[in-house]
Amino acid sequence: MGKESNKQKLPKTAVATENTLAAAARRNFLKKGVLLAAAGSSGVATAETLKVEPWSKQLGRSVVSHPYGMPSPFESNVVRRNVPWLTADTHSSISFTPLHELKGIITPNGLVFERYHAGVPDIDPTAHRLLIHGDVERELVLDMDAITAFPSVTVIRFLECPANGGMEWRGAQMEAVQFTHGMLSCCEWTGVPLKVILQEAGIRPSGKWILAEGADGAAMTRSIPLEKALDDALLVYAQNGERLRPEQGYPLRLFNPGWEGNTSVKWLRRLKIGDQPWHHREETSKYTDLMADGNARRFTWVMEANSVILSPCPEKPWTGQRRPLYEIEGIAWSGRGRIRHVDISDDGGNNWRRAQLKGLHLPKCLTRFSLLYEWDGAPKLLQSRVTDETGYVQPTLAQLRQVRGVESIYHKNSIHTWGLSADGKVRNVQIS
Ligand SMILES: Nc1nc2c(c(=O)[nH]1)N[C@H]1C(S)=C(S)[C@@H](COP(=O)(O)O)O[C@H]1N2
Ligand SMILES: [Mo]
Repeated sequence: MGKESNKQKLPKTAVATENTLAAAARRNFLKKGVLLAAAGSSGVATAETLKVEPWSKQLGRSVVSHPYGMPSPFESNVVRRNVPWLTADTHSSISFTPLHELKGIITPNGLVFERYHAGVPDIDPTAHRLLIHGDVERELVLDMDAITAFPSVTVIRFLECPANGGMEWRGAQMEAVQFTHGMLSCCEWTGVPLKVILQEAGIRPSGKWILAEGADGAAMTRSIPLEKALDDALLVYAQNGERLRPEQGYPLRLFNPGWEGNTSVKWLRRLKIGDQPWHHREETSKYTDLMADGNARRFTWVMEANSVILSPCPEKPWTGQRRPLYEIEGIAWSGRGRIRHVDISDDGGNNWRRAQLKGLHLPKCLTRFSLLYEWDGAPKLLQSRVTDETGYVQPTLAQLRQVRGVESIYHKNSIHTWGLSADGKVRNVQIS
């Protein structure tokens, strides 16, 4: 309190002085840089180098200067990014999550990757309705009040587009983990189990499939088997504590944990129950995996176990640190359940060391792994390999290509290799 009142007594004229101070501080920063360099490897400031900065001597911003809070302006590089050449326009397009900038397992709402087929609609929730019809006893038309009145559940689950890594089937192409793995997010989702709403409608014995349709311009539809609907599918309306972002399907989205992101239909307006899957316009060209023999895999819903190292990575090299001990850190996930363990190799897959799992360890959820690593400064081929609770082991690129060829776009979950060079920089190298 004493400190607070001191600040409030700061005279207005102090500002000019502060500006002068700021200029001095900038000059000081250069000196400090020299000092730090001279201090050698530790990178720790000494008492003399810690200056009282201008922001410690003046009033800060008032409450509600940002009624909805924003990150520090110094974090302005922590943003979603797109790859302009990847799609013909930015409406039917994709942006990527900056995985390398995140800690823990939750993707902040403003950084969740975006995938749209016709842009983001701005839906008035009071005008939004969900129709449930087809092979049901009672046709239902629910508004958002009716949906949020049901008892809710909350889970933390990842969501991944099956095209994640799809640019890398034929070899390394993207020099950034944001682009090799960033069609991936992990949020706390709140909503109503789909089975609760289906019980309300009463599924007829003939009902085996559900058509889910979005209210966006693409009116995107997917066919979902009833088993998934009765298992863990949710109708979600909240994400990390607040209502869904428009980008993620505001005001209502279907969410199928562990399954291809495209089945989690956003801006959900219709569920039709029928006896067989529908023929989707996209199905012939998309959401099937073209194999080497010309056949295509269909209904490959589950996102199989995958992992990637985030520190180091191309955007987070080990330059300028010169520590004897480094932390290799990354994330693993599996659409089939929990992570059993993650192994790390620094020699391209010949030798493996068990990593530690950090923090929450939930099914169908990002899981952090970490290995304390004494780097001798020589070039390395760093890899992570996940095993999930079903015993499924993340395949090598060679193993995956053997089964799937290189024609597919989807489900590339092979072991990823980062080439660490002696200067600490990291390149994307795809070894098989
Ligand atoms: N209505 C509708 N739902 C949709 C899409 C869409 O274009 N329209 N894209 C799908 C695809 S391909 C993916 S990968 C996920 C992406 O979810 P996100 O944008 O919340 O990350 O939403 C799915 N749901
Ligand atoms: Mo997707």
